[in-house]
This record gives sequence, C-alpha cells and structure tokens, in this order.
Amino acid sequence: MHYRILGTAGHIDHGKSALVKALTGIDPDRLKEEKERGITIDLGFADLRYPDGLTVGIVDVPGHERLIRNMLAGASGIDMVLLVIDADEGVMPQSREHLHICNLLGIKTGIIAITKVDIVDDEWLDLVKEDVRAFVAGSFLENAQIVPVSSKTMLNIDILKDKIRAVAFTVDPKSVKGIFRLPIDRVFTLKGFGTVVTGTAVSGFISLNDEVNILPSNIKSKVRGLHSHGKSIEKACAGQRVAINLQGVEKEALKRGDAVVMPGRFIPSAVIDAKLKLLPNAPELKNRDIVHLHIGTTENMARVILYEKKKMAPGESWYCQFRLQEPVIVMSGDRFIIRRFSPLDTIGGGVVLDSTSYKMSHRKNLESLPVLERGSLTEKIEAKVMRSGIQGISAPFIEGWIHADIPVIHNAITELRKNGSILMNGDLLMHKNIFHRIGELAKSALIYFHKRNPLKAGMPKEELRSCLNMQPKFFDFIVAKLPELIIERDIARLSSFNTLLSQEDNELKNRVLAIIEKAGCRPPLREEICRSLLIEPGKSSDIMKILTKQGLLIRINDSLYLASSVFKKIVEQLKLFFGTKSGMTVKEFKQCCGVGSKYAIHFLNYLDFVQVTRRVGDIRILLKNETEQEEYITEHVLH
Ligand SMILES: Nc1nc2c(ncn2[C@@H]2O[C@H](COP(=O)(O)OP(=O)(O)OP(=O)(O)O)[C@@H](O)[C@H]2O)c(=O)[nH]1
Ligand SMILES: [Mg+2]
Repeated sequence: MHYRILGTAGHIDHGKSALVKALTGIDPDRLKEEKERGITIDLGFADLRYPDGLTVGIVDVPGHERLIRNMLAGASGIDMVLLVIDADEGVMPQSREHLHICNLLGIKTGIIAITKVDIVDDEWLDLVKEDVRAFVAGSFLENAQIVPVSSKTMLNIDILKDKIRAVAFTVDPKSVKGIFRLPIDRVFTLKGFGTVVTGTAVSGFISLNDEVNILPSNIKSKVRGLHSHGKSIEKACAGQRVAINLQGVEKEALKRGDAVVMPGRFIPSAVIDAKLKLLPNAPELKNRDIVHLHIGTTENMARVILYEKKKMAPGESWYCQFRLQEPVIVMSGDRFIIRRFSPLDTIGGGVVLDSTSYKMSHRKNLESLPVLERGSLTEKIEAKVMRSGIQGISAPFIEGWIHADIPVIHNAITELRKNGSILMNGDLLMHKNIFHRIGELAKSALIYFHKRNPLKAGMPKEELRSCLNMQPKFFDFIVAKLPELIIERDIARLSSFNTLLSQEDNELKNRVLAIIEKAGCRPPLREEICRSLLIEPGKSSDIMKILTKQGLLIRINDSLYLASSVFKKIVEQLKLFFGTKSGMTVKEFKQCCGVGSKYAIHFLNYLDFVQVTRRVGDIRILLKNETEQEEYITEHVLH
C-alpha cells in the first residue's frame, strides 16, 4: 500500500471543494454552515483510491482570506498540492497567498487545475493558461501540469485523477521508521466510542492498544480504535490520514494543534530556533516583533528574536528565535509560516532548526545554527548535545527532536560516542567540551572552597552539585571521571588539597595532637583545649576532623578525642585481660587500662560501638578477633 496526502489550494469560490467531490464522490464540505453559505470554513477530507494500492488522502482547505489559519493547519502535512484556479476569474489574491504558503512549507510538487472551463470559451481559456504559467514561474509549480477541468460536466476529471497518481509516485513517502507523531487537526465525539482525534501521521506508526501521550497538555491515553480512509484498522503508519479513538480522554481536554505521540520522546517547548525567510512583498520585520506562528496544526503568538540583527528586509533569510506564548510539540525540520497582525497576512516562513532551544547568549546560539541548518544528521545531533550543555539530553529525546529514522539516529549517536565527541551515562548524553568545562568549574569551585575553609576536609558533595547545577546521576558519573577530584562519603575535595593547610594551622594542629597524646588515657576535652590554646570552637572542630581523618585521633564524641596510639594500647590491654577472663566489669576496665571514672563509660560505649566489646548486663565481653576488629575500625572509624 502507498499513501500520499494531497492538499487543495486556491482563492475562495474557485471550485476546490466541487473538484474534490468530482474526483472522489465525497463532499468535503461537511458542516451545515458550509452547505448553507456555499463556502468552506474548516478543513474537509476525502480520499482517492487507485486499483494499484495507492491511496491519496485529500485535505480540502478554505479559500477565504480570513480562514487562512485553517488552511495552514491543513497544508502542514501535505505531500503535494492541487492548485485550483477559476477559468473565469483567473489568478486572485489567495491564489497567490496559498502558493506562497506552499512554497514556504517546502512542498515540492503539485498540479494546477483550471476549473469551471464549462463557462468560458477556448480563447479565454488560453489567455488564462498563459496567465497561470506566468504566475507560477519561479515557484515549485513552474513545470507543473495545467489541467483544464469542469466539475459540472466532469470534463477531464479522469485525466486529472491519472495525473495525480503520476505525481504522487514522484513524492518520497513519509518515514515509517521515524518516531510516531500525529498533529491533531480535528477533535470530536462519536456516540458509543468517545473521543476521536484525526490528523495526518507525519512519521512512524501506531497500533491498537498502544500507549500514547497527548502533548503539550501531557495527557496519557491508549489507542482504543484506529480508522483510516473509512476503514477500521489495527495499525496506521506515516502518510495516512488517521482517526484515533482515545481511551479515557474528554473532548474538552483536546484541541487542534495538540499532538498524539509515542510517550517519553518529546519535550514541549516555547523556545524555537529557526531559519526564517521573509516574502519579497512583506514589510520589514524588526527584532522583537510579535507575529502569528503556525507550525503543523498549531497556531501561536510569538516574539521574534533576530540573531544579532535589528531588522530583516523583505526577501531576506536569517536565523531567529521564536519565543511562544504557549509551549508546542514540533520537531527540528518542521516547516512554519508567520503572519502579521494587521493587516493579517502571510509575511514569511521557514524551517525549525532547534525545536527545543534555550534562551542563551546570542553568540553561543548563533554559532551552531548553520550546522543545525546544513550539517549531516551526526553533526546536527552533536550540535544539539553541545547546546543541551550541563543538563545533557537523553537519547530518546533526540528521537523526538529531529526528523530522522530511529536506527539512523542511534547509529549517529554510536559514531559520536566512538570518536569521543560525546559521553553517555545511561541514556543521557553530554558533549566532551561541556565535560571539560564542568571539570574546570568543579576545580575552581573547590579551590575557592579549600581556600576559604582550609581546615575543612572538603565541600559537601551536594553543595558542589547544586553549584554546578547538575542532575545527580550525571554529576556522579562526571566526577568519577575527573582524577583531580576526590569524593569521600559526602565530601568532595581536590586530590591535592592537603597541601593547602596554612603553616599556622598546621602548627596548631600539631600542638593539639601533642596535648592529646601526652594526656594518654585522660585527654582534656575539646572545650578545654580551646580555652588553653585560644582557638575558636569551630576551628577546633575542623582541626579534630582533620586529625581524625588522618588517623591520628579517635573521636569518642564531639568533646572527647583520644590519640590513636593510646586507643591501640587500650585494645591490647583488653585482649590480655580477656586472655584469662571472659567478662569485664567497669571497675576492672578502669584498673586494667588505667582509665579515670570520668572517661570509663565513654570509652566503653565507644568500644561497644566499634564492636571490640559488647555489653551483656553489667559486664563486657570481647567480641571479635583482631583482624575483624581492625577491618571494622579502619572502615567505620578512621575516616
Ligand atoms: N459551472 C461550474 N461551476 C462550478 C464548477 N466548480 C465549482 N463551481 C461552482 O462554484 C462555486 C464555488 O465552488 P466551491 O467548490 O465551493 O469553491 P471552493 O473553492 O471550495 O470555495 P471555498 O472553499 O469557500 O474557498 C459553487 O457554486 C460551485 O457550484 C465548475 O466546474 N463549473
Ligand atoms: Mg471549498
């Protein structure tokens, strides 16, 4: 089966809908008001089926100048255009505007139908043909076939059908291997079914019972039913007009412009980088002007930030950033149209280069835009990973970021990892330049911290992470790769840090140690040391921490520290004692180790804590063998 989408285009009343009906037998004007007023108001749909398996879905658009927004929603997904021109009236303003729009949307091919030939004579028809040829000169329809038709007499309708078929096969089909996305163009309820949305599947495929997301409102749902071209189906793919019956979603929660997508791949964004082209007859566009931005079936107000430019002249192309009023779901490579407010007309359009951009400095953003415009897929992905900076970007989001087949995206990522351009942790990607920059930033943050806190073992890890503004998972991954950074428990320090202790503090540290060592089993409390050496309590704490960390002191509690050498002796004494006895009272402990009453309970509690001894009623027993004790002490105490 082959699927293509054809859109009509042309001035009001030129016979677009009548021609669709003549071609397919389906009247695309389905609304009561449309029938009454004889004009198309909203999009109409029909399909043209050929015996060889080709189905051309037709999107019929309104020609009225005030209804261009509906026309744009319809034109966004089309592969080819059927430009309709009234033989009597010839080229009119919306013939021109629709042609411009199709040009800007990057539509590559189509057919021109001159309608209502039953009401003009041959001579007039020849003049109109000449006129039309001149009108499309220089556009993508320059060499398109011109077919004179009458929907009233059915003249040349079969010929037109054949020509549509021939043109359809010259168009590349939409990719089934891309990520599934369907911009919604209609929402309605069907009795007995519930909410149904329709649209053109622009990439990928979808099956019955698939989980889907509706974005940007982030609604989770499931595909309860699928219809395409009038038939109930189990699987729908890119290029098809699709109706999806969504489970558990109210009609009111959805609107044209939302997108049905595969979960976990898309990020709604209100900041979009693009290459914009102004139409030759457009007024100049100034930096920060506000425009109507139409992408896919979405319509939004947006401020245009021109990169390093104050204004754009008619006919000019340049890079810009759109800052939208509401987030949208679009992909890099999508086409867009901009319209101004008053008078309301189309002034330009172009292509999205980064669908989820950032409000960064102009220069930084601008640098990578030519790559995002013209680079290979691998280069574009590298540029995007670079742009995503310190936060990185996950590989599944790349699938929803750019138009490309999923396997091709993953090959590109593998290539970038192999050549060292990007790092990957789980599915999170980071550019090597950003990694180096984080290394530098972390280093300077620690240098600064150590300088200001020379007695502290290092900076709390969490503080460093938040100062670098990184996600926890990525932070651990990155610091593990930086040899000059050491993380011990929850503290980060530079590997060279010890040398940062000032000479004065070093001397102080040695004096504290000497006092405690000299006092043996009766060490002064930290507060007493502070008083005798005139040290601030905070500083004394830091000094104790360093000494403990260096393995020179044992911390019994916040006030009481014991020299490690003395502690070792106590343990040795205990073992001698337990060589002959199996239990020890507090009194026996005091006698055996020469410890005063003031300390005995604290020391014993500590010995229990480090599992040298255990308290059983009023006595202590020896708990572990020597190696076990040493291992336990090194692991839990000497840090
Ligand atoms: N004589 C004659 N009349 C036609 C032909 N095609 C369309 N008409 C008439 O032209 C009028 C407009 O036709 P539509 O098909 O509604 O025009 P449209 O281009 O769809 O108009 P909008 O959707 O409102 O832009 C209707 O009254 C049609 O009957 C034709 O081939 N011959
Ligand atoms: Mg119509």
